[in-house]
Amino acid sequence: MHKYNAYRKAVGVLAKHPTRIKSGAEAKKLDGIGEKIAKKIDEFIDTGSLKKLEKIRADDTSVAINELTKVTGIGPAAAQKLVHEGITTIEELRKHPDKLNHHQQIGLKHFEDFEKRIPRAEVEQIQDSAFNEIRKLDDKFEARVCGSFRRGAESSGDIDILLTNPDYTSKTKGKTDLLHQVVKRLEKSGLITDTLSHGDFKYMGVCRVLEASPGTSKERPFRRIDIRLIPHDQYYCALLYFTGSDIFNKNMRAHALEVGFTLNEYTLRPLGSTGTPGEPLPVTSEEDIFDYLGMEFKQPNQRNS
Ligand code: DCP
Ligand code: MG
Ligand code: MN
Repeated sequence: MHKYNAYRKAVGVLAKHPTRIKSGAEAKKLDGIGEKIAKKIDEFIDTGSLKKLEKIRADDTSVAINELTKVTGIGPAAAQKLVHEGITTIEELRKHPDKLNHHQQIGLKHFEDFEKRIPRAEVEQIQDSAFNEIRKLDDKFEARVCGSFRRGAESSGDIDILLTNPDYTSKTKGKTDLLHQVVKRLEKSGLITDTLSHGDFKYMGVCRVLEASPGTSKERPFRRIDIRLIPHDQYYCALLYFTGSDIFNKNMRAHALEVGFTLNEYTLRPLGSTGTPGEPLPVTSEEDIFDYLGMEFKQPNQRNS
C-alpha cells in the first residue's frame, strides 16, 4: 500500500476506535496499523511531536522564506513574519499588498523584471542616458557605473552609479541637495520611474529605457538602479568598494588589517600601536590604495573573487 493511503487508513481506524489509544503496541493490535505507524504513535506520545513532521514543516518554512526574500525590501525577518501569517508564495503576497511597505510593493510590482539579468549593452544605454542628463545639470559632476558592470560582466543584476562633484567634500558643512537634483532630473527625463528609498547620499530606485533599435519603441524591462553621492575626497575608496566584488572587498579589508590599516568605503586609515585608526590617508586613485597596502594593482576585471 502507498504510504499516504496507509496513514489515511490508520487515521480512520484510530478515529473510530472507542477508547483513547495509549501506546504504539496497543495501536498495533488494530487492523491497519503496522510497525512503522506504531512507532510514530509512540514518538508522539513520548515527545509530543514528530521529528519527521517538524522537519517537513521547517523545510517548507525555509523554502517560503527563500521565495519571499527574492522581493527587494523583504528581508529574512519580514519574510518570516509573512510566513507566520500564512503567506508563503509570491502569488499569495499579491493578494495582500496592505502587508507591504512602499519599497516592498514596488519590489513586488516589478518582481519578474527584477529577476532578469541586464545585458551589458543595456547597462551602457542606461549609463549614456543618465550621464547625458547629469552633465546637462552640472558639467562638474563625475559619474561612473560600478558593480559587476565595471568588472566587465556580460550581464548585471542591477545598475550601481557613483556620483561625485568637487563642490561636495567631506568638509562640506550642512545638507547637500546634489543627489536630489540628479534624481529629479532623471525622473523628468523618464529614465527613473519609481523610488524605493531616497536619502541625501544614497538613492535606490527603478529605471527603464526604450529599445535601441530604430523604428521601434518597445519597452525593455524595469531595472533596479542605485545611485550614491560620494564626497569628492573619498571618491576612490568608494570607487574601489562599489566595484567589488563583495568577496574581493572582504579579502582586501582583511589584508589591510594584517598590514596595519583599516579600509572601508570612505577612507583608508593607518592603525596605531593600540589599534586606534589615525587620520585618513590622501588617496587620489585606486592605485594609491593598493600601493599603501603593498599589493599589486588589480584591474576591475581581475576583482571577481
Ligand atoms: N558590496 C560589498 N558588500 C556587500 C554588498 C555590496 O562589498 N555586502 C559592494 C561590492 C559590490 C558593489 O557593492 O560589487 C555593488 O553591489 P551589488 O549588490 O550591486 O553587486 P554587484 O554589482 O557586484 O553584482 P550584481 O550584478 O548582482 O549587481
Ligand atoms: Mg550591482
Ligand atoms: Mn547594487
